[in-house]
Amino acid sequence: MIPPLREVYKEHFRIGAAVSPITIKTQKDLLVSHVNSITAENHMKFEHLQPKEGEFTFEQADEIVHFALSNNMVVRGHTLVWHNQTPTWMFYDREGKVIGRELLFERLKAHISTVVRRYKGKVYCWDVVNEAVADEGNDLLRISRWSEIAGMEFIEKAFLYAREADPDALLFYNDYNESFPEKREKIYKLVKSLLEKYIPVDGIGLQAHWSLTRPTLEEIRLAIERYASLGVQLHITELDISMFEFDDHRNDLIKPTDQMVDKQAERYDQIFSLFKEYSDVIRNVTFWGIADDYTWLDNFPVKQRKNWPFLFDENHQPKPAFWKVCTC
Ligand code: HAH
Repeated sequence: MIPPLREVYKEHFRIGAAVSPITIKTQKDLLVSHVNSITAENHMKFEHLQPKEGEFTFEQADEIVHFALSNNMVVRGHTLVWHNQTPTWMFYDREGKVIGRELLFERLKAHISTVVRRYKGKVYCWDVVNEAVADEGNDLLRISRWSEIAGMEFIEKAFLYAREADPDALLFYNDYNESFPEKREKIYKLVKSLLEKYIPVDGIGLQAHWSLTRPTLEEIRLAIERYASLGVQLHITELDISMFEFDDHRNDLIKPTDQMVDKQAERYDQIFSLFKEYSDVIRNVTFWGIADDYTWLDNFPVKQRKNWPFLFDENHQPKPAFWKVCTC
């Protein structure tokens, strides 16, 4: 008997998975058994929902929302503002010139109001802004079209527009490399400054694209404590444990070594124990997929290299990591 993860962790946090219109079919049984929270991996991103100005395409996002709600799952909305997967029309006028902040805010408000209102009462929280913080250097913000045109203000406006469109949805700032000290402090500083200006931020999303060794458990703990000290809730939003270190580009494996599989099990064990310790602040733990037959890591950071980041294998069978995590 395979215990449903969502039951095992019921007292602690929701268990989620990122899906597509394809995987809600191909991975349906696993999803229905084990998760009670759903994120669209791609189909709620700007380029999918409003590929041309004023032309909204909701069919596939609707399909995902319908799947979730008819299986007693909640939906995490991902994502309203991001530097990637945003159509170029957003930033240009009819003459092909980069627009100014007023028009940017107008378009931003139109997008957020339309999307957030459509899913009011159906999407319980939104990643309002994704990955706005710079990875390196002294600058707080990543250089992007958004920050070039509007500095910090695009972030503030996004949260204000989202709150206005659905006062009941939880609003999150979401980022990666969130547990490394340097970036952790920048994310902390950003969210702190937003809160000081009464910008409605309810939570921080820790993407948690991690490897077998990094970040260390201690770094993860410190990140959780630091973010929680702001009084916001935390979601683990995109969890996967890559079999490869970020800089390791080897692509000679057709299956993971036994050593990798064991190490991954131990790592998942430690991570979930830690999450449980902090389950008063961590309210949702979402995987960026559910089983090893489909993961974005098959193409990132190395193209066409198989990876095996989840608790279930390519045949949807529980891996050693699953058995560690489910003995709660
Ligand atoms: C995430 N970025 C995004 O939030 C998600 O929307 C996407 O599907 C996959 C991963 C992680 C990331 C990145 O975009 C660039 C460099 C490192 C990590």
